Amino acid sequence: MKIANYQGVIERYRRFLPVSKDTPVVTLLEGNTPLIFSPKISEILGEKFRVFLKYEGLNPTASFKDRGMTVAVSLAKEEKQSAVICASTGNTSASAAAYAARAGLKCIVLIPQGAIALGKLAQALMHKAEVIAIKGNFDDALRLVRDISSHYPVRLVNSLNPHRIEGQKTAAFEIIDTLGDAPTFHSLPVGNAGNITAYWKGYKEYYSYKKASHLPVMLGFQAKGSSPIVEGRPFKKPKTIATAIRIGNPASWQKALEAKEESKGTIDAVTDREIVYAYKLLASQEGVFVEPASSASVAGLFKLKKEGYFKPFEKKLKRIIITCTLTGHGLKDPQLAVKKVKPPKVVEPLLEAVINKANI
Ligand code: AN7
Repeated sequence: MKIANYQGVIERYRRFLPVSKDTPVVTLLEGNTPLIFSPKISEILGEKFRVFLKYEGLNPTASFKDRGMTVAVSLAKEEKQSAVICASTGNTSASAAAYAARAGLKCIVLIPQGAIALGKLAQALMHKAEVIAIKGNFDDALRLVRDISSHYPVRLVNSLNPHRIEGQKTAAFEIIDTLGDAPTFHSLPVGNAGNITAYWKGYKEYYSYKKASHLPVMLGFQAKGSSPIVEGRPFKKPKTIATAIRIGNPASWQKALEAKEESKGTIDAVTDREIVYAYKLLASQEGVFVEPASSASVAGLFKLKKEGYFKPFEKKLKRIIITCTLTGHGLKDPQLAVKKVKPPKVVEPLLEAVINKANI
């Protein structure tokens, strides 16, 4: 039997992670996701640009959360915890449920009722988590799980758990390992702000080990109706079509600001219309299907281009390398997808009718 040599992010980046030889590694072989060149987006931004898509939808539960969850669940197991708990807009719950199932731990997830994408709900239920829908939003759910985990014997696996950030920083390592250096810019969506925190930590660490000659400028994007960091105030009733980032009071708010300030980057907002435009463009012109929250990272690049943000860099640099995290797979939210495109054409089962409708 041929034994696969890729063993997940803990084995690949063990020396950068808070694990020991005694840690029982709980893995579904997450990470090692492709960095796909995007000719279309590069062309839209301009001649000097090379845009690469870090397609995190190809993780085992179809989002970037698996990188953090392998570390958080492995350490929960090592520390003899019997249950994990999280609040979630969907992807964290899917990932926690899968890794807990694998580890033989109980998993409890709190979700905002009626506000998570169908695929994510199916995952949490199939992996046999205890799924509790709150008549409130994500921020209410997060407040509850923070409270519960500090009073009951359950381990919190939201990104407030530093082990999650440790695992997620490996995406920045992979990018540097693939490109041979850090990109000029790194763009990603921002919800609870754990991921921007993790990438910035990963880039800084690899830079300190001289694996990169410079640090990237970080570009984070929130949805306009849920943009507390951009506006500088919590949103009581966050709104956006991108349910994954419908978060009004991000836990890692301060860390996101640090990433922005230290990297001399920006955190900006994109409208739902801009998000849907990028969502459809990625699928129809690059063949990459992502969930709406993920496309905020591309929508943001288009917005900054229009505003002339890149002009000074274009003057100064020969090449501008942008990496863009596409955080989750499009199949997570099939209901929204079919709402945003034309339905299939229906015809009688006759050759002529098919030829006619197919525009051959
Ligand atoms: C596809 O699952 O917060 O800024 O509870 O699912 O690290 O929160 C998901 C967040 C971006 C934002 N893209 O990342 C959850 C949750 C997708 C996401 C984000 C999320 P963070």
